[in-house]
Amino acid sequence: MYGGGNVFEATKFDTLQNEDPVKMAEFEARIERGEKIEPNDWMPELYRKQLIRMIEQHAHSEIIGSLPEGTWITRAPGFRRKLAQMAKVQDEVGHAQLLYSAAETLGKSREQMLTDLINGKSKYSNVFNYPAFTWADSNIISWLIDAGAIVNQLANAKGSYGPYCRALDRICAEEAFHLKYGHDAVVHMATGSAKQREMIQAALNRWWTPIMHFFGPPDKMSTHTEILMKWKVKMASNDDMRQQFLDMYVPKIWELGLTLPDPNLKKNAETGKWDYTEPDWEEFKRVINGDGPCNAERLAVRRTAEERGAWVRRALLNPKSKYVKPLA
Ligand code: BYC
Repeated sequence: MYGGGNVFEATKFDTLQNEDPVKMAEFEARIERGEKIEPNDWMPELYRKQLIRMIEQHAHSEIIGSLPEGTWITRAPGFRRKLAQMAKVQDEVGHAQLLYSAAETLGKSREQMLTDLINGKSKYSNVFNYPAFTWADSNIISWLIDAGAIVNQLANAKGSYGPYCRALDRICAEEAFHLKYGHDAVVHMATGSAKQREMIQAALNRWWTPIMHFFGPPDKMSTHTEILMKWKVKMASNDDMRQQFLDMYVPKIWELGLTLPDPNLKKNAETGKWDYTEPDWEEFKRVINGDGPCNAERLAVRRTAEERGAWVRRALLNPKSKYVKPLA
């Protein structure tokens, strides 16, 4: 059980029992038929709460996720890499905008979401609490974190909540470019000088555990999967997404002559699934609950951005401001 998950576990059954059974049956039948649920449609309170939790965490992951790669814009090798890195980071922030808008349709204000992020109340992806020491770390993020994100988002874009699915469709289109960009950058280093190969291998070793954690705890430890899959918010379980990622990317990593820091990693011919050493789930819990290598730094940067941007928001909201156009 992790952090805010307790709240949902404790209220899950009570909340559902309070719902109108006729409306509930119709809601579930619509989901079963593959219809999209839209903001003004009836929905059980738990569906609303779960979606806010998940979309909000996703949005936070995009803005916090732009920080480790963002610090590499000025140090990216060469003008073309700088331009591409800047465009990618800008896209990630744009994804946060789309996702905050999708979460707002469920009744939570953007201001409240950002306050909850800064105060450490809301989670965001574990991976962004690790440092990007070198340019190679940034490249591993661009390739493999984006790859993991695409596996997750392509599946969930076929889910039940209209605004989230439409945001994911748009995000996936942009992520496809990020994936190519990240792959190109990693191939460049893996086929470069001995020093470049050493750097990319070291970064891969550092990132392997966070990447394995990225898909969430094993299904048997997951708090929310059951209800989210029943309501087609999550379209595959954490373990299935992890398997899909391993299937698609381990061969590509090995193809580059790189190794992975898990001696047990292999495709099991009998089960057709990947065997691997369970990553340290205690580390995962610590990191997502605020005690990772960079949690404090990431939130401090975000807090400073909020404070420094406050005057812009005040100016825009000032009815006398020349930037505020009266409504027609
Ligand atoms: N990190 O019951 P579970 C990107 C939490 S950004 C942190 O399995 P669920 C990019 C979980 O929240 C893309 N926390 O949860 C951006 C829950 O805690 P609470 C990020 C995690 O929701 C910039 C508890 O553990 N993608 O790619 O069924 C630059 C129990 O877990 C994590 C998304 O956000 C984690 N990795 O499944 C570059 C995708 N995993 O809330 C790249 C949207 C689990 O009870 N989210 N937890 O306190 C999802 O698909 C699902 O929420 C998850 C987890 C699969 C992540």
